[in-house]
Order: sequence, then C-alpha cells, then structure tokens
Amino acid sequence: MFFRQLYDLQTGTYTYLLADKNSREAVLIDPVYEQAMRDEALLHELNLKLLYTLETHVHADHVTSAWLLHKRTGSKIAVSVDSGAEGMHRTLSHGDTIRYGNHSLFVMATPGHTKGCITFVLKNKKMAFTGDCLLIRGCGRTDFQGGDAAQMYHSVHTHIFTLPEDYLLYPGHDYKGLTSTCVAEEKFFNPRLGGQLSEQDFVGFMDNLGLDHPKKIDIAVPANLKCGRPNEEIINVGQSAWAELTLTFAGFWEVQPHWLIENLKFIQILDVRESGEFKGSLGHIPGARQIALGQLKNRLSELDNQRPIVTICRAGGRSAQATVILNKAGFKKVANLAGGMLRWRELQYPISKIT
Ligand SMILES: N[C@@H](CCC(=O)N[C@@H](CS)C(=O)NCC(=O)O)C(=O)O
Ligand SMILES: [Fe+2]
Repeated sequence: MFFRQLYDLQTGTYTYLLADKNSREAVLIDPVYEQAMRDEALLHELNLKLLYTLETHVHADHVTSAWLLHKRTGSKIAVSVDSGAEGMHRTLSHGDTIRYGNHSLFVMATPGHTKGCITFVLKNKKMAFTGDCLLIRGCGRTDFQGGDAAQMYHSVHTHIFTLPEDYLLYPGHDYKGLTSTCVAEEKFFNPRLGGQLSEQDFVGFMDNLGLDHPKKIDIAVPANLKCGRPNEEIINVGQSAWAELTLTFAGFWEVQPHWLIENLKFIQILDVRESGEFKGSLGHIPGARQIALGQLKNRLSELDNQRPIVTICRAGGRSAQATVILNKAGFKKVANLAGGMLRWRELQYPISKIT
C-alpha cells in the first residue's frame, strides 16, 4: 500500500493519499481546494489513478477540492449521507466500504463535530482517519453545524476507542505539528475524552471552549455543501494561457522540451549555468542568454519582464531555483525546462556551440 500524509499550512488541515501499488488506484481523504495542483502533481508523478475524493465532513475552515479534482481527473466525490451536501457521486453510510485496488476503507458514522461526520477505517493496515471527531490529545469543536458534545462522546467511546489499541489514528487537523496517535494513547491521555472522564465532564468542557468562529466559515460551509463547486464554472482551471505548464510536486512550474521547441521564438531562454558550462560540450539552446544562478539577483534588469521566460541548466535543478528568484522579483510568466540540457540533448534538439 501507498500512504502519504499531506498538510495545508494555512488551515492546519491534513489530506491523506492512499493507493494500491499494483492497480495504481488511489483515494484522497479531505483534499483542500488551494492544494489541488499539488495533489494532482503527486498523483501524476506516482502514476496513480484517483478513484474517489472522500470527505470526513462538511468543513467549516477550508473549501474541499473534491469538485475541482473531479473536473481535472474524473475522480468521483463521496460524502456522508447525513452531511446535507449535494452534487456528490456517492453517499456514504455507516458500514459502507470504499475499495481501491486490494484495499477497503470501512465507514463509521462518528457524529458530534458535525451531524454528518464519518471516520474511515483501513483494517488491513490498522489505521483510522478520524476527521475532526478525535484530534490528537483533543477533539473537534461541537458548537455549530449540528455539533453535539454528548453525541461526540458517544461516537468516540463506541466507535473509536473500541478499535484495537494499536490502531494508528490520523486526524483531520493539527494546529501544533503533531501528526498521528494511536487508540491506546488517546484512551489514556486525551485530556477531554480519555482516562476516567465522563460524558458530563466532556460536555462541561466543550460548552466552555469559547473559540472564535473559523475565519473562512461563511465561504467554506456553503461551498462544501456543494462539494466545493464554485458559483461560476471555472474554465481551464489552473491552466495558464502562455504555455503548456505542469506543476511538479516540489512546487515548480515546468514546460516540456517538445513545447519549447515549437515556441522558441516567443520565449526568453535563460540559461543559469556557469559561462564555462554554457560554452562547453553540452552546448546551449540557440538564442539563450547566460546568467549564472549566483548572479541572477543582481542582473534581473537584463531580462524583459513582459516576455515569458523559460529557465534552463544542466539537469533542471538550478533552473528550478531560478524560477523562484524570478517569481519573487515580480516576473509572472516563468517556467523551468523539464530535464534541462541533458534531456534536450537526448531528444537531439538543436544546439549552438561557442568554440
Ligand atoms: N482559527 C481557525 C479555527 C479552526 C477551527 O475552528 N477548527 C475546527 C475544525 S473545522 C475545530 O474543531 N477546532 C478545534 C480547536 O481549535 O480546538 C480558523 O479560523 O480556521
Ligand atoms: Fe471541521
């Protein structure tokens, strides 16, 4: 099995990628709208087919990318039957299973944070994804969206604390940098729900949390009730007009050599190798301007900030860093050439050589 825990720094949200190594089928739990390009890049790089996006609940603090990923990858949207959401392809109820390759996620209804909260259990790997029901040494708030502290106490004690004690638990959020826990740890050490704490203790605790509402609640809840579908249909989401761009999981925009060769005349080619390399045996792309990476910050005025720039180096590493420098300096249309001069030469595309 393939497993990745992904994080959205803005909202402290975890997204989980689970995939079957043989069939390449994958699911994403709780994907975040702003991270759709990142998640798509990862799926692409790992050659995975996204079958489903799965929501643990209707989120109040961020918008899901379920709709966006459906549009871009054809993935299906699955949401709890009790969520109140519309526009999904599949509703999930207690006892359902979601299959990807040889693996099955088992659905447990764990209401309390919201009315429609669910937990996904991956029995063969002893893992559970608890959304905002049980957090690490904490739990989700219960003061809106049909939240109910007594119900949450019941959900945790009946469904999560009864899982085998060595099951690893992965929450929907963490605001302190913790990543996972296990059933035994939370049973003993959860300061709200563990040890000898009773339902009455818990309800008293939750009634006095006094948290501010999430900053994005007025945008997030209506959007998530439509599975993240925006009001205006977005055409060509994430595609830029100036090039066939792809975003790598590392966060760099790239163009492929075959695109560059067809568009050479529109593009400024910036070669960030040292001048000895530029003049060396690998040669360089005809018309390229050479500014070594270490000098780039001081020589930005030599570049035209109206024309798109493609950066290049030997293998594509230094030139990726050059795109960061250019973006920071306000250049908008910038991309790295995937694979650098090495790939360009492999493809036997034209070069110039200075002797
Ligand atoms: N400050 C955050 C608040 C986020 C928040 O309220 N998160 C919910 C989960 S959707 C929660 O249950 N938080 C529990 C806590 O903060 O103790 C924001 O504005 O987004
Ligand atoms: Fe939540």
